[in-house]
Amino acid sequence: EDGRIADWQRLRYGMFIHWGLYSEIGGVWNGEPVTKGYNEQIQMWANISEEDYLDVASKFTADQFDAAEICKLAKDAGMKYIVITTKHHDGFSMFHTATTAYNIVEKTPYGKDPLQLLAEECRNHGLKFGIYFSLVDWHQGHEFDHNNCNPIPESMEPVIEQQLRELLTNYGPIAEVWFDMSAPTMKQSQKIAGLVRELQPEAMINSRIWNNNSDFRTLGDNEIPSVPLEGAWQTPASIYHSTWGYRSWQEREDLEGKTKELVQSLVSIFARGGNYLLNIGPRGDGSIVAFEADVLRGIGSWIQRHASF
Ligand code: FUL
Repeated sequence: EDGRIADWQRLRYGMFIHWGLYSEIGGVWNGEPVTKGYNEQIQMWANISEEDYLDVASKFTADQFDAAEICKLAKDAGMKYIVITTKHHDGFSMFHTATTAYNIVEKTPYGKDPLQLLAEECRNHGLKFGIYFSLVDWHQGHEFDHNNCNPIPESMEPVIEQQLRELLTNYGPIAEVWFDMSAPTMKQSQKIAGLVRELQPEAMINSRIWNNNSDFRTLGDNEIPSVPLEGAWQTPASIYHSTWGYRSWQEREDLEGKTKELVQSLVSIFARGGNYLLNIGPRGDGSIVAFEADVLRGIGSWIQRHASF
């Protein structure tokens, strides 16, 4: 029995956060709503040049980002950990990295490392801290393939390794490493997973590392199995299903209905032995959307009344 896996399974419920330059764009480009795809991928869907994307960075003040408030919301929601996007497919690092100037500290007026603040607040609030890391990186020349076949060019390996070294050494204990959207070779999966095991032996690795190098299985986006599943697994879920990153025009559904729907998801996932990672998409300025906070608090109050874990 691996105590590490059982400990992770006991966490059960966590907060996913998608936050990046795409949040500042908020689903609108050239005055038009971009309805295709997820907003965190808007750079591709709206064909935004890197120059224009950097222009967005130059307006990224993040002046409402409040790590303590995020942690408090997670606690109120009954969550036990937080996993945040350190780098999405756009390749823009939301942390301080020595590998490229294409990062939040060097390219935005905010000029700080928000992950440092969040990791620290998580420790203060008794929450575990996890990192999302996209192995697809458009900045480094990765083409996006909708069929999910995104081999990692060898030329990208040193940067991936160095960025992971930074993330796995500078932020304290990491509970979960959430890789995404590539098709590594067996050798690459082993190398990347090996690095996590070396630097953060307690961290749980998700299955999008591929080639049997994971500790738990990540189901498809918003996928809830109809029967119990063996082993450690997790459903990554978004409140609206159609996006993870913030969209200003996203229709908010009825609060009570949405809260009920997500409580039902949580119960189904728990009953089938899984772990629920529910996403919020803060605005570019870092503020949390009130509807999302209300839904999360609604789930939290249901848990308080009806469940204990
Ligand atoms: C997917 C990504 O392509 C989405 O943008 C999002 O991050 C989701 C959680 O995983 O595979």
